[in-house]
Amino acid sequence: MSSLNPNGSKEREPYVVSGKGYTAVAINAAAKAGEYIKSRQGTVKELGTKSSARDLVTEVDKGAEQMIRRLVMTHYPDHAFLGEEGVEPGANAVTAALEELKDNEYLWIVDPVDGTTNFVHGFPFYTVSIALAVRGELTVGVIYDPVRDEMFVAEKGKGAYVHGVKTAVSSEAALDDSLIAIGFPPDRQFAQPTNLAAFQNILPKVRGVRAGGSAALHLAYVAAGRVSAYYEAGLSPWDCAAGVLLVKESGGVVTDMRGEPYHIGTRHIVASNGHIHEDILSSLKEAGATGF
Ligand code: 2AM
Ligand code: CA
Repeated sequence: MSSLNPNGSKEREPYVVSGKGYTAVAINAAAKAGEYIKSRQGTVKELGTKSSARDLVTEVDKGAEQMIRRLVMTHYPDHAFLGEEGVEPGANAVTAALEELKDNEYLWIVDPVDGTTNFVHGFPFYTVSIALAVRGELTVGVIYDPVRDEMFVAEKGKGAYVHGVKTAVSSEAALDDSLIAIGFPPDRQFAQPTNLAAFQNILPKVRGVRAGGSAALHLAYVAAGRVSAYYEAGLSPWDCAAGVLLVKESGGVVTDMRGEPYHIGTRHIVASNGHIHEDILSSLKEAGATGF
């Protein structure tokens, strides 16, 4: 509300767009950031590293995150924002950031470019991931793949869609018939041995294994039934949050590698069509890859 000041004119107060449509804001931000990212493929000038030479960040990651943050904050200036580029590398910094923010009623969880290594190399498998948690519960999840122009959208209790078509997980009921996605984050000390042990155990049991390098896009593909399941140890909240809601709203199951329910702090994730979930957990257990 504006008020009259002594000389009779209205005081300028921040303009707040009416509070409707979290999902519309997420879609708009993802579309804009996605277009920008795509336009910058092959043009990266400053290649920075974070925790190691394998952990990359570019001016595009930072620019896209700022673009999303500004757009979200224009609509919802009192909401909290957790973005990958605003947190120091490493699991401890992630845990601390989450601890600090988790009591906010509205928390946006954003990865401006999921699959930065792919983006840098021109491998067309990267995405924008935007989620909104309300009182700790994932409520909106949007993943935008600018290369294929695919916008995956989930709203809690309302299902998940890609360009208006409802997504559903696949129907494979046996590992033998399943196509599995996995991943290898850059941390070689903890995540790599776990992910390698898991890979060795699952490969002989399934139809095929794919490792595309974007956790968010792999989760969207579980939701859309394009892979039967996906798992990976050593992830961060922004890699998973939007994709987890997509999978759940598409009829799938998401847990950690021990089979415990997913929460925003879960780092070792298993998402599946539900039918093969127990078989995957058994394989991980056999491999001693239930986390670390
Ligand atoms: P990113 O591209 O946003 O960094 C690849 O196996 C997956 O791991 C990607 O989703 C990638 O996301 C993520 N990843 C990369 N570096 C990471 C790190 N230091 N910590 C956690 N996840 C990471
Ligand atoms: Ca990222």
